Amino acid sequence: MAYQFVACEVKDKIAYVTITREKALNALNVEVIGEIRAIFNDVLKTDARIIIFTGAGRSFIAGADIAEMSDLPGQAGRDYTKVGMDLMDFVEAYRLPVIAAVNGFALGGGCEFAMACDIRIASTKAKFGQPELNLGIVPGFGGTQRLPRLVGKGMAKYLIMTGEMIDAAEAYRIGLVQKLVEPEQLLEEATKVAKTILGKAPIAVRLAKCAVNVAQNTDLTSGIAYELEAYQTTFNSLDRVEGMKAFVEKRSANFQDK
Ligand code: CO8
Repeated sequence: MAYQFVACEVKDKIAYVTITREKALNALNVEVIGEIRAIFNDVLKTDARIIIFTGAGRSFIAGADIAEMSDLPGQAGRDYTKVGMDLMDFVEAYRLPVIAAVNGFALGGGCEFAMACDIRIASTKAKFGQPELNLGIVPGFGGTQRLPRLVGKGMAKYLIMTGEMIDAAEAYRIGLVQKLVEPEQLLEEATKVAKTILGKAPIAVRLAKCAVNVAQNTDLTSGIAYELEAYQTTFNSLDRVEGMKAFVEKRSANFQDK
């Protein structure tokens, strides 16, 4: 499928997906959202086992498309938001790990997209914020729910209620991003992290992603029960046998996703 607003290159089992709507600072309209979903589905047909997602130019994603939203009648807001919310849920539950390589503005829906990814690595030029209240709306792509889970209730309320745009160093300090690097090292660092994850047993990576997602949506007892089943599934795998054997034999494991 040909894409207008996204591009993908697969190299060494890593899919580099770039949003390319540069003239609108990669704002998400319905068409772009559709293309991101489609390209993520296309990645599953390749041999890629992880996605690095970034933005072209000086922005990661500057939010939902305000021009598109501004013309909508009130009742259409719910449907519009649902399209974005579904994308975030899709990314969070996606079969492969997704690393957000945040190169510039990650505002509103852009910050929400980054939060739906598994790991966030930011360039020192990145900027984060939930400026929706400036527009008379609340965050609508999951921000009120994912932000407190990542940075705590107080900081989430501060960021959402003030609409303050924070720099990458502050985002790193509050735990919104996991790594902070110079702009020219962003993809290099994301690739390094991706390669580290690629070195693990794929089934364990998938189940670890799932289990941590479950942790956010359930009570401790149910979460622990889920972990027990996930653990047992990995323990039954051939990759577990290989991983432990490799350790004992002092060599690297050769995982087969079995
Ligand atoms: N939507 C549409 N166009 C945008 C957006 C956006 N979110 N952000 C930037 N653009 C466009 C600008 O309109 C401009 O276009 P043009 O050149 O045609 O005038 C171009 O991108 C460049 O932008 P600026 O000239 O403004 O660049 P600056 O460097 O001066 O400023 C900023 C950069 C600070 C990022 C500024 O563009 C800005 O504040 N953008 C809006 C950020 C924002 O408020 N994002 C949140 C949007 S709301 C949201 O995401 C809610 C999700 C839930 C939706 C629920 C729906 C019901």
